[in-house]
Amino acid sequence: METEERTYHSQFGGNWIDTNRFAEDLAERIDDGRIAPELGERIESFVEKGYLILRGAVPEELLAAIDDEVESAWEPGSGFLGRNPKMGLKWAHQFPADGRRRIVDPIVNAPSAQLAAFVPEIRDFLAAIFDEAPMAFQSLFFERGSQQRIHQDTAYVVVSEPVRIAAAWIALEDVEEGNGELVYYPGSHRFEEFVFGVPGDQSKSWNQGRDGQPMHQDFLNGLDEKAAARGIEVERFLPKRGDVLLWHADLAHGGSKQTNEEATRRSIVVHYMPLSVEPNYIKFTDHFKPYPVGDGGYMSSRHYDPFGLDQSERPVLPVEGLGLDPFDG
Ligand SMILES: O=C(O)CCC(=O)C(=O)O
Repeated sequence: METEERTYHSQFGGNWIDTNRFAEDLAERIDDGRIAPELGERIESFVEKGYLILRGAVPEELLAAIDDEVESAWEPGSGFLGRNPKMGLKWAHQFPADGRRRIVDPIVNAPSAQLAAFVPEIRDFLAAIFDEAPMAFQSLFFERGSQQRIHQDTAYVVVSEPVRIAAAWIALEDVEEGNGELVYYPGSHRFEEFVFGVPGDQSKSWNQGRDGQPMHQDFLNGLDEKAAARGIEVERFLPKRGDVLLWHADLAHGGSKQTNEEATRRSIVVHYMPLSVEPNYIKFTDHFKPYPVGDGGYMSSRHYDPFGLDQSERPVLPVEGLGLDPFDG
């Protein structure tokens, strides 16, 4: 019997869930016991919609510990790095507490956030769709919503196999409409693909120097247009504390406008890839090495070397070259 060749939805490849043979490959994995039926249903839903919601996936003990860890991040000497749109990357304590500061790679210095990124429901799901151990390679803590326009991460988050990434949005508090909630177009991970670049030099990611703003705008406008053409409306993620939304590399998502000025929207976003994939930052850092987390997970960071100090000694300080003195500022 002839077997149909596997083709990926994207010309840049993907995970096994991203081919035309997904349904039969899933059935085979359930039949031979590699994937439990309940997990199979979750994967099926993720492949159909581009996201999966895990209610109450992070237990309250971890959430309470994360609250304390994040609070400590704003103290001089904490070792946490921060970022805001105006000041770029600096020590977390150097940013004004105006709600726009973010913590960069919080999972390195926040042990409970590290564990939250790999609670069994998240770890098992990612291991199943990657067919490999998952590695968290980039994370951010948000105090308030990003209000970022709807986009696909593959345009900005660059790894050696562009579609083999996934992300988790971990709610640290209940979110109501108007609080800058996460929004997304369900099914948009299967929109016709936007390819950046020029013939002979094309990529899934946007290269500002090569492509400029006009192509970037075409990409963003195209997502809204494709959704409108298909009659797809945005959905809003209005989680309770501890809920998690996992999204596909190509799910079009963003942060909605914050209409309630007072509201915080504390969350952690973690980007993952399979252990065999390499982040782009490997090209301009020399400390890249997967650090084992919990049971079957890994992490790495552009800014920190988690092996630099034993994880029991905190803070783990950023790698040299950033020129930051932890007590400065
Ligand atoms: O949480 C948000 O407001 C959006 C996050 C996001 O788009 C991202 O991290 O890629």
